[in-house]
Amino acid sequence: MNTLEIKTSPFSGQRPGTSGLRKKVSVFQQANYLENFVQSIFDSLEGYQGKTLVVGGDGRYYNRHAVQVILRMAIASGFGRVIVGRGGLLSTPAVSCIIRKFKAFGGIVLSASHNPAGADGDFGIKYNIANGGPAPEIITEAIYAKSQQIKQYLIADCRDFELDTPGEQQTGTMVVEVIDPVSDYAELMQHLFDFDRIKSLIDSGLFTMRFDAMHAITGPYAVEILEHRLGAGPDALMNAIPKEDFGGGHPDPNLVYARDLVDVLFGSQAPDFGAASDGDGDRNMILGHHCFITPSDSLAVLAANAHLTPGYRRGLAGIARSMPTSQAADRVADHLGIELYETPTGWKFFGNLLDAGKATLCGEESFGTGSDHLREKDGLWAVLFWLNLLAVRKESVQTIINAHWHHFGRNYYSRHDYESVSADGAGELMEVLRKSAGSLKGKRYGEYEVALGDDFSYTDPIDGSISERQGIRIVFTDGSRIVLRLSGTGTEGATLRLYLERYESNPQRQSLDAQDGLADLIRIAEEIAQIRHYTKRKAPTVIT
Ligand code: VG1
Ligand code: CO
Repeated sequence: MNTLEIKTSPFSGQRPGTSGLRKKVSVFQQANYLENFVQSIFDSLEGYQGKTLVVGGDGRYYNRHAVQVILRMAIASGFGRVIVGRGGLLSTPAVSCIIRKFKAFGGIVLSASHNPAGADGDFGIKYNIANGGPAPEIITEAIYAKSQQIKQYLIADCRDFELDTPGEQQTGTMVVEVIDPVSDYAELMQHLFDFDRIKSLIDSGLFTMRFDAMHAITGPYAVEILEHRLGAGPDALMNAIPKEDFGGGHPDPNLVYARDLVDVLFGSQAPDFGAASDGDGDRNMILGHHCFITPSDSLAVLAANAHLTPGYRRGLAGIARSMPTSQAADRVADHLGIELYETPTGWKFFGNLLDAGKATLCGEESFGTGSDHLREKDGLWAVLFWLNLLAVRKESVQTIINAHWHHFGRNYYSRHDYESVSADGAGELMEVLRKSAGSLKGKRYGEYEVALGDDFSYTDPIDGSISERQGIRIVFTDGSRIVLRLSGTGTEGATLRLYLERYESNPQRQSLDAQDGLADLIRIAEEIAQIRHYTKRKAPTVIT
């Protein structure tokens, strides 16, 4: 079989963001664009000859084409085996699971997560390393550097592979192995959680639930796990058939984009439990009967109750959360006498802590929760964790969260997103804040006094690497916080994220709506950051 050497030249802007390279499909469709990036990934790696690569994606438009290209390029570059999910499908957590289980050299995930899909939507590609997690910055920067010098790429001159039937296909010296995308992941979940107990809860008829796969990758996983293994009826699942354009939706499991599910959970005859996952299956939203659990609270509740599940019965080594995530988990860590780690936004920063056995649970405010069972955040895992708690505690979601707040206090929390604003305006806002943050200390705003203002910088406790400019934090003397940063996953203009947090220890004052509980901080954030002025927006596009 021939290997073709194709001459090419660099594209600017192939720098991976918070989670891989995300661009409009039309950008990826330019001749050589995808190939350049894949070759840049391979060029930045060493020692993969004869080794195994895992490939799969969330099934969005362009997934199938990209898988075929990557397979032919992997052959040409000398990988020994490529494991690919049937139909080119694998959720992000499943890629992580399979890399680890089969001790692969690494993996390529094709996804732009919850960003809209279809010919006019977004596409994305991300490299994961041998621990199953997203490549750390040192590798993503090396990939970017290669992409800026690339002169040629290698691709095998062969036909498309058959991806719809599990089995092995030999081409030259490489084997392409098509696997069932669900079974290895489902087996891992069964090992971590008490499926018998969850099944009894569901079979009892006293408990009802609804899971929304949002026409994205978790559909087949939810059918196998929730329906086939745990006995939920088909009416417990919504939008379980994946579509190339995600049904025209925006599979971001939050109060705005998962509106249909939220309406069910807050409607008459609402079920006891509701959950949704995102485009590539790594995010989760947890709802109860007329109640919403913020991701930050969810992390704290899971940590406080982890001992009730088989997988975490022995306790937690530590908890890690991204900097903007609320400090609810910090109180649990304190109570348990374990370490709490605060990292920059993006799952890649958890990898070293998990590998070193320092953290067991990790979470981000952006509907991401996970653990050391793999190296990505994991949507269905969080759903199963909650189901396991509900099956053991036999209490409602609302009762569990109220008891949690009563014991630990409540961290009122919200994120305001200003999506697709002018990149110049948002950049200027951040620049101005970065310069002034340090001088805010001691300033008073109503009842609040600034204790610290800075641009968050992180030194990895394992490898000592430093990541700077990870978000402006304004911390008040009572621990309340305002955080601002720019998104690293968007594909249009800039997205400004404003994170707000206030602690309330008094159980009598814990039942406000989050926006009311944070009203003062919302005003102070506007006063300090002049968001309306710089974004030219009167209000956020999304509030979660
Ligand atoms: C967002 C979230 C971040 C998450 C990242 C990838 O990044 O804020 O917490 O890790 O998306 O998640 P940013 O830079 O846009 O704020 V996913 O499910 O989109 O892969
Ligand atoms: Co995602």
